[in-house]
Amino acid sequence: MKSKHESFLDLVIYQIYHRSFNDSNNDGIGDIPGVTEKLDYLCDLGINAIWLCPCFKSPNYDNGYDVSDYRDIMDEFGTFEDVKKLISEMNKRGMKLIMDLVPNHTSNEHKWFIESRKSKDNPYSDYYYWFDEPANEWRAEFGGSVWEYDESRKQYYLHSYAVQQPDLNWENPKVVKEMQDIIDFWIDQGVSGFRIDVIDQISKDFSKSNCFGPHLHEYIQAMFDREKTKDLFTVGECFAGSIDEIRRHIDEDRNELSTLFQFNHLQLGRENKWTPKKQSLKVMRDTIVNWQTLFQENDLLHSLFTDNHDNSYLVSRMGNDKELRYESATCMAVMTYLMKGVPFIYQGQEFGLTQSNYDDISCFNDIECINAYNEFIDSGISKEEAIKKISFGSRDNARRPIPWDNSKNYGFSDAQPWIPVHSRADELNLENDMKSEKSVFKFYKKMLKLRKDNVAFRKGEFKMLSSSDDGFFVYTRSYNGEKFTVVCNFEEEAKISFEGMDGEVVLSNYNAYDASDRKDNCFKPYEIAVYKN
Ligand code: TEU
Ligand code: CA
Repeated sequence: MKSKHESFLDLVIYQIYHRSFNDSNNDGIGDIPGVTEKLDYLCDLGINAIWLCPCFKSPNYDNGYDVSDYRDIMDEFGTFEDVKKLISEMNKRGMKLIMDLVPNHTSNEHKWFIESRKSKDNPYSDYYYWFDEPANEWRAEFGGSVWEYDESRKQYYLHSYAVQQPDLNWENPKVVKEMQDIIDFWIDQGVSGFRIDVIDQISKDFSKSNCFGPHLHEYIQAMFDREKTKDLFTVGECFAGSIDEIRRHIDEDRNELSTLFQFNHLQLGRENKWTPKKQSLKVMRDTIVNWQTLFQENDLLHSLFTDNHDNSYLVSRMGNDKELRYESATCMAVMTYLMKGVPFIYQGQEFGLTQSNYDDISCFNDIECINAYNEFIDSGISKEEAIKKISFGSRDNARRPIPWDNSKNYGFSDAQPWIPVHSRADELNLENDMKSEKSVFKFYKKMLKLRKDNVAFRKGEFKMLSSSDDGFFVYTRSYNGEKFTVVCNFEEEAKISFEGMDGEVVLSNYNAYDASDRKDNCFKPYEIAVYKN
C-alpha cells in the first residue's frame, strides 16, 4: 500500500445518523449542534473521524438522501454556521469530517428537477433521464416501477429509489461539472472526505442493469482524480461482487476511491430483508476472512463495519442480544475491528444497542418499510405477519433516538422525539452501560486504544490460524516483529489451543487476564482473548 492509503489505516470512523443522535434545541429532532456537543464523548471513545449522514436541504422523503440543495443545510439540522462550527471544533480535536455525497439522484424538489420537468428544451432538460415510454422493466428499490410519468413534461423519468428521488443523468457533462463543483465547495469548507451513496449506480446500461454501467470509472475519476481531491478519503457504497471489480474502484494507482463498503456479511442472519434466519458466527467469520485475505493479497484498503443506518444492529441477527448481549457484542467487535482495514462504528454500537421491537405500524417512519408494509397487506398477508416482518427488517431499527441516560426521553431531547425511542431504552442506555460491570462502551474504548497503540493492528499482516471447521476464530496480526494472537470463541464453549496463546492477555471480555487461570484451554460462549506475543 502506498503512503496515502496506508495512512487511512489510522482512521477510526464513527457514523452519525444525526436525526437520531442528539437534539440540542429540543424540537425532537437530532441536529448538527447536537453532534458538536458530543465530540468529547467520541474522542474519549477513540474516534478520530465522523461520517455524517446527509444534512443538506431535503424534503425528507428518504430522510436526507433526497437532496434539494447540496450547498445548504436542512433547517431542522441547524445552519451553515453550525456545520462550520462543527468542523472547527473537530479540527481542534484532530478529527476529520466525512460528508455523505448523494450523486446518483436528487430530490424532485431540487431546482434542477423543477426546471427539468418543465419542457424538453430547457437548460436542465437533460439533467435527468427522460423517455417517452418506460425503457425497461426495472423495479425501484422502494417499490413499484423505476419509471414515473410526469404530467408537465409528458414523459417518464427514472427513479431507482423513491418516486421523489429522480436519477441524475451523468451522461450529461453538465451534471458531472455540477457534482465536481459541489465536492469542491465542501472541500473549501474543510471537509476531509466523502462517503458516496450508491456510487455503482451513476452509470447505467438500460438494456442490462442500473449499476456498473460502461462509464462508471470515467465518472468516478471525473470526481476524484483531480489535484483538489487528491488528499480526500473516499468510501463508496458499492455492491462489487468480485475482487477484480473491487480493484477497479480502489486500486491506488487508478485515483478513484480509497475504499468501499462490501455488504456480504450484512446479508447474514436473515433469509431476506424481512425474514430472519439463524446462522452461526462461523459463516460471518468465513465471509470476513475471505474478503480480508483477498484485500490483503491485492494490497487494497479494506473497510471494517457490521452496522449502519440501513440495517438493524447485527448483534441481534448474529449474536445473542439477551443473556449474552455484552459477550456477543464485544466478540463481534473483536472479529471486526482488530482486522486490517478502516473501522466504521455506527452510533449505538459502542454500547451494545440491539434491534427494537414494535408491533404497530404507527411506530415506524421509513419510506422503505411503509411501502413494503402496504405491499404486504395488498398481497393478502395478515397485519400481524406484516408487522412482524417490518419490526424485524425496518431500517428504523437503526434510527431510533440514541438513549443516552435515564432522564426524560433518555437524554435525547426534552421534546417528544420524531420517532419512538428504542423499545429497550430503559435497559440499554449509555448511562446504564457505563455503570455496568459489563460495559460494552468501556470494552470498545480499550479495544480501540489497543489498535491505536499497536501498529500491528493497523498495518500488520493478517493470518488465520484456526480452520473453517472450527467453532471459533483464531488469527494473528504481525508487523516488524510485533505480534498479537486474537481468539474469538463463538456460542458453544470450546477448548482452544494455538501457538501464541501463552502470551500476556491484553484484552478480554470475561476478565480472564491471567492466562494461567484458564482451565483446560476452555473458552466460554463468545469469549475473546487477545495475546501479545
Ligand atoms: O442505500 C442504497 C442501498 O444500498 C439500498 O439498496 C439499501 O439496501 C436500502 O437501504 C434498502 O434497505 C443508500 C443509503 O444508504 C440509503 O439510506 C438510501 O435510502 C439510498 O441509498 C438511497 O439514497
Ligand atoms: Ca433539534
